[in-house]
Amino acid sequence: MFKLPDLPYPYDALEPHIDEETMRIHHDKHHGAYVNNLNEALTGHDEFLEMDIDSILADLMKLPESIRTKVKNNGGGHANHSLFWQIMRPNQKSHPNDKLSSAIETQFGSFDSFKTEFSQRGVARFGSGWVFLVVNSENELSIVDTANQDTPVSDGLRPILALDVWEHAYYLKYKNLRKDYIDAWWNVVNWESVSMLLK
Ligand code: MN3
Repeated sequence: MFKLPDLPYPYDALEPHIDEETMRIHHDKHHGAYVNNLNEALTGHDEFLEMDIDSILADLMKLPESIRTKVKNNGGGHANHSLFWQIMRPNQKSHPNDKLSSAIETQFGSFDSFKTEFSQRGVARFGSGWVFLVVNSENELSIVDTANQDTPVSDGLRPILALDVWEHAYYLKYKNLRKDYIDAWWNVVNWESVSMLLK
C-alpha cells in the first residue's frame, strides 16, 4: 500500500510565504486523498501495490484500462506532491550547487532568466496543473508544464523541481493572485534538495 509521507518540516515552517492552514489542508486532505484513492484503485491489482509510484507512472499502458485514468490522476497526485514537499524548506537563503548552477546557465542563459521563464509557465498554465524543471536522458534540463496531476515521468523525463499551481495550493492566502504565490514560493525552494536530485 502507498503511504502519505510526513511533511519534512512543521506545517507553519513555510510562513509567511505559504501559510499553515494551506499546508495542513494541502498535505493532509488533498495529498491524503490521492494516496487513498490510489490504494483503492489498485486493490486487487497487488503487483502494482508493490512497485514504486514512478515505475507505475513511467509505463501507464501496463495498467489495466479500467483503472488507468484513476491511477494516472491519483498516482500522479501522490508523486507530484511527494516531490513538492521535498523541494521546499523554511525560508533560508539557499542556492543551487555548482553543477546545477552551471546546468541552468547553459540551458537558460542565467539563473534569473530561468526563474522568469519558470514563473511565466506557472502563470500561463490554464486551470489546474504543475510546472517542473526536468532532466532528460541526455542529462539536459528543460521546463515543462502539465495539466491536472500529469507528470513528466510518464514522458520519460525526471522532475527535480515542482511547482503546484492548483488553486488549492494558494487560494486561502493569495486568492486569485497566482503570480504573487509563485513569487513568494521562490523564497522556500530547497535548492540543496533540487541539486541532489540532479545527480
Ligand atoms: Mn496540490
